[in-house]
Amino acid sequence: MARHLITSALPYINGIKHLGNMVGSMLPADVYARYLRQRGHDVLYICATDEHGTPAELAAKERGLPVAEFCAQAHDAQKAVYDGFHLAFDHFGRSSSEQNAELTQHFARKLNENGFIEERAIRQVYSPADGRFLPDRYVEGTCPHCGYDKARGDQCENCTRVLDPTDLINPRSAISGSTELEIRETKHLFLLQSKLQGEVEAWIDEVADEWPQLSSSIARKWLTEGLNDRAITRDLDWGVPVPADTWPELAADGKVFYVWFDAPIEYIGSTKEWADATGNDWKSWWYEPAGASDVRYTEFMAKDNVPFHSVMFPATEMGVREPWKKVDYLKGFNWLTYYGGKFSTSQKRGVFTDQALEILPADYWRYFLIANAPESDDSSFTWEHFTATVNKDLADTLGNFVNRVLSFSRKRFGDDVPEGGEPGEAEQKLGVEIARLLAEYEEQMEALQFRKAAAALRALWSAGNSYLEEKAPWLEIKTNKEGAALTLRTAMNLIHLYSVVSEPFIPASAAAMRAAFALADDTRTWVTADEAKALTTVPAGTAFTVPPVLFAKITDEDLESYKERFGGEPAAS
Ligand code: B3M
Ligand code: ZN
Repeated sequence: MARHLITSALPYINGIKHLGNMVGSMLPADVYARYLRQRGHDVLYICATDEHGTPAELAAKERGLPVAEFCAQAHDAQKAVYDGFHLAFDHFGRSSSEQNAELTQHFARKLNENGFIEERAIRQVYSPADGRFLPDRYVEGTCPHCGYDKARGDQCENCTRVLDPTDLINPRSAISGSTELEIRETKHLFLLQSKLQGEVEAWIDEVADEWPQLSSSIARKWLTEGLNDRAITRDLDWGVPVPADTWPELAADGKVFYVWFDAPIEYIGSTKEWADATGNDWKSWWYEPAGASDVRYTEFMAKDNVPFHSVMFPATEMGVREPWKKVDYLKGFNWLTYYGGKFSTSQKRGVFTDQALEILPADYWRYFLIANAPESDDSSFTWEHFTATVNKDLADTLGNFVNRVLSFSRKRFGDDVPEGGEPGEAEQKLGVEIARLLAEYEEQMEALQFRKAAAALRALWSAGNSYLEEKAPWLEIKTNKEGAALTLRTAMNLIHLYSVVSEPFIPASAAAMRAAFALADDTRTWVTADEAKALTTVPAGTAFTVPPVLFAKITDEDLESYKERFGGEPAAS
């Protein structure tokens, strides 16, 4: 049994996320965590809301709420949605927690002690009307490159050029609209990442070769461009305060740490929140001498978060000169697009996680999103593809198999699993195929190849249908009742096997399948190769029930209504 620490990128607090956000982080992490738990490993799956920084303050302002109150409400709203998707975190914390503040301040003090932090004076935009310095994103104006009049001081979202606030034409405060802006000198803490470049490169050379190409290439690209020293404090009201014991002047000035400095530390912070709430030990997961040296740490995120996780955060962990656990495997994902275009909150394009659960059960989404995960390339969500996949793989292949086997057996042999004769050649052949496909499924899951794992799971479901078509118990029963009983008992054992191995993907449906059998002892969490081959886990005489249809098909009318509601036009060329 191994110890596995799993984290997924922390969703920003502002607003309910769309499906694309979940498919590149929390959902695959959950599938992997469930699989490892079922294989008997000791797993800790940690996530949290990322609550500091510009997004939180702007969103709270829009709602006229104090930011702390907004974050508390928004955290609970997101958590309710993830519960609806059966995301089985061990803890879903909050980066605004006390635990994270303490750890972030500890990391900053140690970086300082080790000579990796320096105070520097920089010139920043100050707005007398707002009574504050404006972080780059808080300054708006006209882009000097493309003329876009809502360009932000850090980047023009129209032509994507990286900007400096002083580049903007007619700059104004994004908070009050005031154009009375001044450039003032202000002091910030800089993390001297450049001094850690060599250590980070040596570490990447050690660990990144086993990562997916997407992750290792991004890490190496950032290192090639050079690790720059970067400001890790901001003039914001909401964030982890700079500790007065180390930086009294900056603390008095109300400086807080930059959101990306404290957010990755929240992985540890959330683990401490979990330990404080449950009485478990947190350090054995994160502090090498306390036991973390035998932990395998896997991170899940979308590609834009790879730089921070593969270079900046490890640099911070190295700079504190304390043995904190660094990531062993970084699973980065490309984008899920919506008809080839970006999901967009503002343009209301795409399906958001709360809406998805309103219209269909979580398992439909879990299966489709993971079976089409944007692993080696972007993948596109279209209602047509979603409908076809759900109707074929879930409704026809799996759901229909379960329903017709159990219904036909109940009708012809009653409410107990029928006996039937000794397994023949067809059963032997089936058992070998099921064991082979199970091994393939396990191999792909161990390799974190989610699309391939989904394909192997689908093949397991299809093998049951092929067996049923070949044996055709509805015909067999006319001439060989014993044979039909054997076929049905074998098929029922397949249903039970499906209920165990499908759980990481479709937990609710797997539970419904499993509950159909009144097995005395059903505590197994996985299926051995021998059990897969024998298909005798569910003995004759076991009472069973026929669950309601597992997956209602999506009709053409449904499809049209979804496209109508969510927009279904291909992206503008
Ligand atoms: N909150 C997610 C994003 O960039 C960001 C991840 C933080 S993980 C420490 O959308
Ligand atoms: Zn521009």
